[in-house]
Amino acid sequence: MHGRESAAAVLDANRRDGYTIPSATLYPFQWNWDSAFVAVGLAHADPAAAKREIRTLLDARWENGMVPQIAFWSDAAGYFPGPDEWRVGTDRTVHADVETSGITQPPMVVPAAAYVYEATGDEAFRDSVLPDLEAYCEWWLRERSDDGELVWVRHPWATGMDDSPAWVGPLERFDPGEMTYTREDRKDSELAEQRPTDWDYDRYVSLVRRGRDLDWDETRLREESPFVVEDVLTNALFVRACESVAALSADAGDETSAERWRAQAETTRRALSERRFDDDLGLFVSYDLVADEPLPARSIAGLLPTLAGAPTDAQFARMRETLDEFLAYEYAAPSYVGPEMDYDRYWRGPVWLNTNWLLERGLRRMGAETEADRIRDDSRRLLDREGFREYFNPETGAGRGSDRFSWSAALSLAWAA
Ligand code: 9WN
Repeated sequence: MHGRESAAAVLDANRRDGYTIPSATLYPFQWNWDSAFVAVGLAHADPAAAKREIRTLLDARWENGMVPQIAFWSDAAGYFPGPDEWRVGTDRTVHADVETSGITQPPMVVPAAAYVYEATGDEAFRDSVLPDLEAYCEWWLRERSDDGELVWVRHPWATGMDDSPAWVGPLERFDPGEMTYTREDRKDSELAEQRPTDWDYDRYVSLVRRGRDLDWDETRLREESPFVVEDVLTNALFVRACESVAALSADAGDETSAERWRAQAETTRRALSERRFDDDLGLFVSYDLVADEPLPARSIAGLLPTLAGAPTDAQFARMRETLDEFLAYEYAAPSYVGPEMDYDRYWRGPVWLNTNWLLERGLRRMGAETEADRIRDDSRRLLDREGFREYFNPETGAGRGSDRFSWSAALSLAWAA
């Protein structure tokens, strides 16, 4: 029994002061795109909590516009790396004095805020969040784009799909040296088998230390970071973010701004279609800006430019063949399909409900209703079977990672609506 009441109970238990932690056992702070999915799930069920979730996240926005991956609103223990490792300080934020991490996550908060506004029609909420959402989109373009078309990230954690096989190439190309630190995320042996490996973690932590050594200076990091990647999922959500700012601006009567963000959405959408489609693999692929080469991988991220309406008809016809490979499992859709697939390890195969929710939406945008229904139905089956687990084995359906995981509970509410 994992109905509405138990979903609401999980979210209540995970709620802190104005925000919801992803999981009491693994992630005790506010995470960026987790809060966005929580707000989507609460938009109808508890609109006041949905609005507050977004407002609190935006309260951690930096002066330069970045909305950080983690906001450390409390001094909870149990997660590495915490504020002492990031050393960002509290001077960078505009609305509140709060420690944050030094990277961002895919800009899901922007479409999530638009979704909450559509559900509530609350103009005061719209007017409160729109300047922060627009500043965030400006930041992506100013600090994270070489060409004004596609945007890049400089940490695997910023992609939300941390140990995706797509990142192995760029991570292999640098040596983190001797790394000393203590992981907090492998509390039992089952989790240790499912979480990213130490090889990955050495590189994640090394990238954090390089960032802080350069005092999070974007210009120098662009020049010196060994990991600078145009991630297709981030770019797909950036298109949705621009479309959302355009819609909110138009609604607020600011046609000049609306026109500008509509045009930006079109520019990024076209760049994805013209430059990031891999016809051999039949999906979109990310790009390594350091090595100047594509990162071919059958990651679910490569199907998500559908969200942005990016594929041409011919590209989508080719993608349907690839999609069949993701639908060939008992429970669709695995996060990755390919030689290194691991049904139980994090973003290397398990089904995650947030990417399923995005894929369902992308497929509907492309008119693929039958496939979209399949993704929704499999997600509901997993929730019924295993409850609000963090991720799931695509063949057996077994729940993996944390339980009482917030975005799984929240999205179950969205799927029940
Ligand atoms: C690092 C919180 C986050 C999600 C990410 C997921 C995982 C963190 C970690 O948990 O990443 O951000 O420590 O593994 O990969 O998508 O936002 O749920």
